[in-house]
Amino acid sequence: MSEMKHNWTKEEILEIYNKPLMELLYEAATIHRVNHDPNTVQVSTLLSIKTGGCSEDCGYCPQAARYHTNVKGNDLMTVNQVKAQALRAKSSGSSRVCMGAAWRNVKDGEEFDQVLEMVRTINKLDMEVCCTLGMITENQAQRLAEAGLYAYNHNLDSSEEYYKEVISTRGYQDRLDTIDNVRKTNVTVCSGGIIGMGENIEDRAGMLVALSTLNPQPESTPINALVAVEGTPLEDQKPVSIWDMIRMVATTRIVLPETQVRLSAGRTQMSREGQAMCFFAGANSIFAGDKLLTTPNPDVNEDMKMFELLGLNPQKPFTKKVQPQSVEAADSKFEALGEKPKWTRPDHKIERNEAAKVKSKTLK
Ligand code: SAM
Ligand code: DTB
Ligand code: SF4
Repeated sequence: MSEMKHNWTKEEILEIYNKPLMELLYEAATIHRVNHDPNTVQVSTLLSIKTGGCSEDCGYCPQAARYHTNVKGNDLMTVNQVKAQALRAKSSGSSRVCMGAAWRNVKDGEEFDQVLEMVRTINKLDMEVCCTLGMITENQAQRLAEAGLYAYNHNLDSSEEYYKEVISTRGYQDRLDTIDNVRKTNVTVCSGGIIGMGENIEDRAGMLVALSTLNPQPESTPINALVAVEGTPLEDQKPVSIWDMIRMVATTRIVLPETQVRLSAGRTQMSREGQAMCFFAGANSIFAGDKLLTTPNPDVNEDMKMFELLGLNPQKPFTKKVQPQSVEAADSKFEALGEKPKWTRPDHKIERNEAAKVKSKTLK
């Protein structure tokens, strides 16, 4: 195992990111091989269990209620619907199901109890279960852990500085607080971000400083390329270049040597050659299935053909960590405390978010 460094600075990370590409690739691939099997890629399937109508103003997100996008909102799925989707994902080679809800934060009550039952159900199918439900308290994280949750996804998305240009309804520290709450349990942390939102390279490095100085570092880090959705404040962003994606993946691999680095949103825009370079540079996970949460993703058969072509094998579930045991609701040690996660309201306005909101009102 390589030595773990927890004090990366922005300058050090920028120096890595800006290396001549061949040197960057060689360094990242070398670190990758020391810590991971380079021919194994973990495959996750996303499931939007509750779509649209979210009260936050994340500038990239088609599910924010205040923007006018083509997303059709849905109430929380039933446990049986989720089970059927998880079985489909399992039969197509996924080892993990990641359930996403368009919530600002988790509220105790019937809906959260239903999510806990979904976690138990998927864990009993011997698949890794991940949730991304917005902000959670320590008690909610404990209840998810007890139900058998394997990972919780909560992205930092960008640098602390650029975060303020994208989201006005919560602060960076709120994200860090939820990650901290997850860390107090045995659930693994999945946290990463998005490139292509108009941020500069310093911001990308800043996000990697924030992730790499977490101790322990996240077990998994998704790197998303922005999917610019019509109606969102970021609708006009130009697609991120594949070279930026490769550099970002390679740099992430170097500063997070043991983390599973996931090629996430934006793969429909990437060629097989481009993705192959990302795998070489240290990406070792993907989201599979023809849909992310609300936007398209490559066809699963095409992905399996790509795996065959590149000699990649899907990772078996629970390779990195033993399967958690699910405690039934009736045997739970924890009671719902009815508390809300504490969050800040930074109280600043983002011009392009305001403009998208106004435009949405005129269209509705
Ligand atoms: N509501 C929860 C939250 O914000 O944490 C969970 C769902 S949210 C959709 C999960 C993540 O998806 C976001 O943090 C962001 O990184 C990513 N995401 C959302 N919209 C995206 C887009 N248009 N392009 C790329 N990534 C996106
Ligand atoms: C992550 O980092 N990316 C995934 C998952 N975690 C939840 C979500 C991508 C969403 C892309 C936009 C959409 O499909 O709505
Ligand atoms: Fe809501 Fe999450 Fe979308 Fe932000 S990213 S608007 S919190 S669903």
